[in-house]
Amino acid sequence: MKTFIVSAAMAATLTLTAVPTALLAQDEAYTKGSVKAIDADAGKVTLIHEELENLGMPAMTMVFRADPELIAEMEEGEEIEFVADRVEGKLTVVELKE
Ligand SMILES: [Cu+2]
Repeated sequence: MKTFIVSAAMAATLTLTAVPTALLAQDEAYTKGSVKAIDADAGKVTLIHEELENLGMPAMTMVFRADPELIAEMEEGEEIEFVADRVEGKLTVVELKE
């Protein structure tokens, strides 16, 4: 039983030390892009983006969906760092770096 308790404590320590690594990995998932056009009414933004590794997509210019709160933080011509993913099958900006 004592062995079990020690193992559990070690497992908890390992879990805690794994957190910063997970945050780092998420930080590296940001992709650089430039805001080419914004259509707030349609909930869409045109981004000139670098390679999106999580989507297996090379650099290109394309339209993404984005929530109004994220669109409000963007300006045409602005350089951004963002995370995109498929939401209900549609390519969407899900995170924007401040
Ligand atoms: Cu693309």
